[in-house]
Amino acid sequence: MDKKRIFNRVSKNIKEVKIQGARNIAKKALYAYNLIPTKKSKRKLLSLRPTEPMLVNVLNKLDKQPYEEILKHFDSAQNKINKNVFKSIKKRDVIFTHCHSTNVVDALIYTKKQKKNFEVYNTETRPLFQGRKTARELKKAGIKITMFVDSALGIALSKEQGTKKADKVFLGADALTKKGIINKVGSEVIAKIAKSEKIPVYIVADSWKFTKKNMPIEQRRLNEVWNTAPKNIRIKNPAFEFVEKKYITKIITELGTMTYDKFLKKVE
Ligand code: RUB
Repeated sequence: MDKKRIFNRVSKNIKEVKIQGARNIAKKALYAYNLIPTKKSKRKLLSLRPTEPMLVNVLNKLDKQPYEEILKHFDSAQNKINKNVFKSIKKRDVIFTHCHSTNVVDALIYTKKQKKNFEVYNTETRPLFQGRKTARELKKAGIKITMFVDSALGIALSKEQGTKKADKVFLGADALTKKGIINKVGSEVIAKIAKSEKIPVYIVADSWKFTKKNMPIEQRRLNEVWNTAPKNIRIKNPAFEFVEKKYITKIITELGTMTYDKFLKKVE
């Protein structure tokens, strides 16, 4: 396949969320930009998912650094994150997560491979059901998983109706900003319930997601929510939301496990 066709296919898959999650988006966009490193292709890739500073950061790096060098960071950071997450999980913990985050899922699979047993509660994550991807991958790794409809997340977190109380919340992040993080819509209400239930909230993320810029929240196509909606019904489909740093107990990155303020001192 020629470079242009590969570039277009990667772009389409990112736009349609077939390639999803900040890390996968950044890695694939980097690959595509390396095939056609022009201003036009950079503009195109940056337009696909507007709430993704890791995408911006890696494309900017490619203007100054060799592709292979940048690529190495993804796995080396993930390996460090995995070891840090392993330390923060206790045997028999119930971990609650949302959407699909490679930083989170890889670390949970790593922890399971080290023979530490725990279970996971997750949400299906409408409208695109990324929670199913999380559930499939964790199940395949032998991790016990219980999936909830999104509106049952209060039950999943707080021990009602035959489930246990979650011990920890692990969320990924699209953007790490001075005031807090941005992650899949639903993350803020999860963080608020967790705080009121005294459940610690851990953000698991690569530090290359940090940005000093104001990030817009991506608004997605309305037909993802209701394809055959009657005319004149207003629908909103925000992909992400902001979680203030006061809700974050610790952030786990390749730089270590620390409070959000300490993390900011390291990266600012
Ligand atoms: C994915 C999402 C993930 C973050 C982090 O949203 O919100 O939690 O991107 O993912 P979407 P990762 O499915 O709309 O891309 O850890 O893979 O970078």
